[in-house]
Amino acid sequence: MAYNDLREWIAALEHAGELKRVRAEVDPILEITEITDRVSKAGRGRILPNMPAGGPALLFENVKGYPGAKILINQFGSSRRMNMALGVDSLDQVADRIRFFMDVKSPQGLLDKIKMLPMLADMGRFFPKTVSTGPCKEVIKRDNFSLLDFPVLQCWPKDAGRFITLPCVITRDPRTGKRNVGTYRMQVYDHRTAGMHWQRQKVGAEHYRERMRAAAGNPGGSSAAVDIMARSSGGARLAQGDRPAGRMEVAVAIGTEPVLSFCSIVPAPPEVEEFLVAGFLREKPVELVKCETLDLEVPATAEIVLEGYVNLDELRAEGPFGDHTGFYSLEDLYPVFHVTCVSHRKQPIYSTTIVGKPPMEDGWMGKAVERIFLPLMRLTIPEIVDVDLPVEGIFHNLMIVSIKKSYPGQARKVMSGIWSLGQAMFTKCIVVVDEDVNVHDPAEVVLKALNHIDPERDIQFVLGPVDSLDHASRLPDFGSKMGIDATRKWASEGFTRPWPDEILMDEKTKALVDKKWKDLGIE
Ligand SMILES: Cc1cc2nc3c(=O)[nH]c(=O)nc-3n(C[C@H](O)[C@H](O)[C@H](O)COP(=O)(O)O)c2cc1C
Ligand SMILES: [Mn+2]
Repeated sequence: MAYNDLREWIAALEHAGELKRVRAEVDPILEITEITDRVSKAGRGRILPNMPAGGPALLFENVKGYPGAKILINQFGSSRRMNMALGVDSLDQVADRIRFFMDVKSPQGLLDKIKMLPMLADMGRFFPKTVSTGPCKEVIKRDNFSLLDFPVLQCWPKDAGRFITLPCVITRDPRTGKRNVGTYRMQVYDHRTAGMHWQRQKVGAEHYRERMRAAAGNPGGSSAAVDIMARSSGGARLAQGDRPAGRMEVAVAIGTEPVLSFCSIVPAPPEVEEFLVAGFLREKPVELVKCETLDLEVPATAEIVLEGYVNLDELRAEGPFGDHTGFYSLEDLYPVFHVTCVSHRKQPIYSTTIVGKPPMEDGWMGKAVERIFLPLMRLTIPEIVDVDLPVEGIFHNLMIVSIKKSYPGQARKVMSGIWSLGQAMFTKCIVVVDEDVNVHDPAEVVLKALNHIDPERDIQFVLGPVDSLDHASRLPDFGSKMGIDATRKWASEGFTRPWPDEILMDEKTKALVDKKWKDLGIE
């Protein structure tokens, strides 16, 4: 079942007892963060001990300085809500659907072809559909608008200002015409400008570089000049005159139905439109409407749409911002988004999130990505059995992966595969274990992985791209990564000592004690 808009989703959350309306007055400056942070950490230590993990979604209905405004936060912040958003009882159902579609064999005869027809018809439902108008056009403002008409949060004390934290940023590849949707935070500078924090390995940043290459007369090319010109991280302070003039259109949708908001953070392959991914997950097309002032389309039912552009020859200091690493990401240079038109629903609901020390709302989204991407990872690395991204590892710092090992050195092959797989390239530490290890049980992983390694022999260092948020790497965006081969070592890998058996009680004794347990009077 797909939600048509944010409001249907909110109604479903409320119906399921997963939403709390907060009618007391709250300040969008810091206070909402403190409230939401406590709710996100419910059940940890002494924090809200009677609340289930992640707490409820929160709808703030009395926002200081914004009469009539509503703020939705923590909509994805529990395992149940993440499942509800995707319309499943378990994330494995999504993975199963992906596996089913990937399992297509070439039809052998007419009968096979006929059998495939329903599936092909099914696929037609995944493509986005452009409609003539939609609720996001209820109010259109080409003038007299301000980003501060919306209750944008200042999240943490040392943040550089107020940040839009859950936008769907829509851009178009100038070469292929394909669209991209990505969540990149936006620091509100003033009424009509905001930062555009697409990190340089992200698709929005690549579209921007493509524009720049075209403007510099080097379409499709890659060169050190483009590197310097397009640098949106790394602190190159170039005179504006050294960069080509021109602009790129950008549309931003805030408060979409939940699947598209989720797809906007999903590390989909760059050539796949997130609108299509969302259509697949919803089993219903995403409806789009044309922008008022841009050659771009936006979700028809979005609560708020910002239309505008970024100049190719303009960068501005962005940050600091309290980030999902648990630390402030430092100030750096990023493009500037200029708003030229705002449209919104009547009494728009402002949808947002906070990031900070885990666990937070984004941790649940990361778990969904982990489950959904497992079958896709197996396409190129078929020996992978299971994967875990511990929430404190903030997605890119730690990946634990179990494999079915069949030949010497295979754990290192798996590491290389992961480091070459889209945004998994950022993984700072990969721990590879044998298939008998439950990667979701940190106690078992620590016990077995650390028992099984000879560190000097089993640790692999590589150099490569690292996450822009890594504050420890030698250079911004570039540094080292580590893989730990914690699989059992084989003679063919040069390990000739005997390997000990794991301690396990025999079934007969266990059954005997089960039977006698009550009579023992211990419990
Ligand atoms: C709450 C939240 C905020 C995010 N903020 C940013 C950001 O400011 N910049 C960025 O590059 N990625 C950010 N991300 C991660 C991207 O959304 C993610 O890498 C996504 O896959 C990018 O889409 P793309 O592959 O189409 O570029 C954020 C993710 C979440 C969950
Ligand atoms: Mn993308």
